[in-house]
Amino acid sequence: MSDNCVCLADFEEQCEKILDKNAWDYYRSGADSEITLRRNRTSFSKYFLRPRMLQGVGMVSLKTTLLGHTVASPVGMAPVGYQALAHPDGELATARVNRKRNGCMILSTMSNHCLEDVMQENQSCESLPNETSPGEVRTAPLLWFQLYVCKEPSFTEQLLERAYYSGYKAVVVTIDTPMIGKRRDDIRNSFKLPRHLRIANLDSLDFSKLGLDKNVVNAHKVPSDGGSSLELVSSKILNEDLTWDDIAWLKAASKLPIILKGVLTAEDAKLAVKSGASAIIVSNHGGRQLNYAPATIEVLSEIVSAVNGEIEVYLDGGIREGTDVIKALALGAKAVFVGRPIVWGLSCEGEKGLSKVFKILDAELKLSLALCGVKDVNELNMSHIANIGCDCDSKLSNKL
Ligand code: HOC
Repeated sequence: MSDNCVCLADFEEQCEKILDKNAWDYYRSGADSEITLRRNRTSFSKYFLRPRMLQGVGMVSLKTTLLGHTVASPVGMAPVGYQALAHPDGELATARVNRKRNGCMILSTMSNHCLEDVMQENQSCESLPNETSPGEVRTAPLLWFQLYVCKEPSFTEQLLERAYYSGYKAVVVTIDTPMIGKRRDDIRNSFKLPRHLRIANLDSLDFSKLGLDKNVVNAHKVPSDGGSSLELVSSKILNEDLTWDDIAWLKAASKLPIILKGVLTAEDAKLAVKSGASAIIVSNHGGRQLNYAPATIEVLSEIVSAVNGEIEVYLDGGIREGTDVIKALALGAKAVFVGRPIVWGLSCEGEKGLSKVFKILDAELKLSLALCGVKDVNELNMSHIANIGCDCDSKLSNKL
């Protein structure tokens, strides 16, 4: 199924043929008229690379560190909910691929397999040759937990505790979703989970605390007036009144570092630093929340400047080929995360397809780095990028 795929776009094409409409539209769609969804992708073409020649690029290293942990690649796995819609193994297969490539995976609150089982897969599949020469730093798989802050604080506390005791290394708090964005296709399709799938992390929560029946967070049910089940579930779970003050509460409640996902402005980046976050993810939720939010690559520089090196900055949104990764890293991201390609890969024979997706991305990144004359991914900087027709060019000339 994935044998003829040579790039991520090939996987996307396969995936559309394999999945039913309910699942395909759920993963594919963005908010409203999908301007941001498209722009996440098209804006990468504004940036060109400035390759340097004769740099001796026989050995190229992708290794990097994320909050002090060494991983084999700066390309991580974004939190994608409901992965069992793409393949029954869902997040378990994703964790196995993460384990084998010594990468970083972020597990969604909305996973179909519970966070404890996913951690086990991340740790327990066969041990792999991670050979190092003397003095070389060993890489290890990293698993972070993505958190939706719940209306009921004790639910949030339980999820934080479970993540900590299971061995997750950070909590990624999504801050762009006080309520779910309007995804037209999901409404048209009355999107819901099939009967055999569940939102596994929420199973053990006691909804009677909210005066609710457990069935209110039933992802198999759609609103009585039609529409998507996600609207129903999110309206019962999500804390719509979350503010920056709550981040301080979260920081105190969590034994793990906090990463804020969904920052799109310099102002919020500065507040994130002030709030004690260890890192931020420049993200517009894959264009699924606010339509006309900016493309992430376009606001990255402003955000990197605002945090002034105080915390790590990552990016997601529209990363589909190796050169996209180079552009984001050259503009100051420490790492990037990819979302939809995870489900494209999973839909093609589960772990096998997904593993190929990340092999392709890593290989493209390595090749393009070599052709740029860069031996170590951590050496990327503004001198490697030119933004056609934007003031990025003037910043560059100041540096040279
Ligand atoms: C509690 C409901 O990330 C998506 C998901 C949204 C999950 C809503 C949370 O579909 O983009």
